[in-house]
Amino acid sequence: MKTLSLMLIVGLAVISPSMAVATSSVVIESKTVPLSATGQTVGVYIVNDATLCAVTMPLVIRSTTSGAFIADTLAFEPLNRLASGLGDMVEIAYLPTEDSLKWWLCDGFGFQLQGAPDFASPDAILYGGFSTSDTFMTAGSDGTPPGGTPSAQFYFNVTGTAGTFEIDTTCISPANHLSLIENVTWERVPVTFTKGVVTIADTCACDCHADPICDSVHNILDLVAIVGVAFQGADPIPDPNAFCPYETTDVNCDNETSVLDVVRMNLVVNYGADPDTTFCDPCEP
Ligand SMILES: [Ca+2]
Ligand SMILES: [Ca+2]
Ligand SMILES: [Ca+2]
Repeated sequence: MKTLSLMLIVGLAVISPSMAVATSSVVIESKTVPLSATGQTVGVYIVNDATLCAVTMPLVIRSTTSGAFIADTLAFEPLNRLASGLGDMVEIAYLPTEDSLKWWLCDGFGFQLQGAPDFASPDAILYGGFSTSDTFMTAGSDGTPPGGTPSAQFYFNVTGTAGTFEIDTTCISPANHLSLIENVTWERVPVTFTKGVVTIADTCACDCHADPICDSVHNILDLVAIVGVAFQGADPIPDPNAFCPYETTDVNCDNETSVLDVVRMNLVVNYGADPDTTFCDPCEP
């Protein structure tokens, strides 16, 4: 029922396209993430110069480097202006397979509604949100990534393969295109689209390794912090740089914080040992 209503709205809008110059936009954030990173987000930024009663966003995630892709987790979450303005009726469908038999419903190869991502490129989502009340998405701007307040975000993990994948607009049958629908005329607002590129990078960078109390000095406070993690059940102290593969307290790079790390930090703090040779290099362990 909801899906039928959404299709009807989009279908009516397609019949009467506006010829105005596009000043509205949908921009997918681009970013670089570490190998096998978890809990990553990519924002969807909307600028709309008209008040909207409906938004349809069919978006495809496609590897541009073989093996570089989302892994085992994918969610699409409306936020901020979109969530509050078009929250009456929301459809979010996850689509695993491109369907060449449906091409005649859109402008080329498309997806059809099939249920859940399979984490093999490509995967797609269809978001449709529309107003059934007097609440709309008023004209406004989400700002510019990586700042601003995006109207939606993708949430995902990535594979351990360095390379890129993109988040682009697509066609999802029957005939759902990227559409911003103006609330009085029910016409599609002219809109520009910018795809996002996610780069999975095999790089290493640590800001606070062997320096859990991160002040660029190795002292008794760092030793106490390591003892806390190793023996007293304190929470792990990860490096603030997401590209660092080791926690700050793992000074010998064996993927755990233990008495071995306490011994090494004690040598540096209390016996003048050289940190460069006593601690591992987290990027060349
Ligand atoms: Ca797939
Ligand atoms: Ca310190
Ligand atoms: Ca260790």
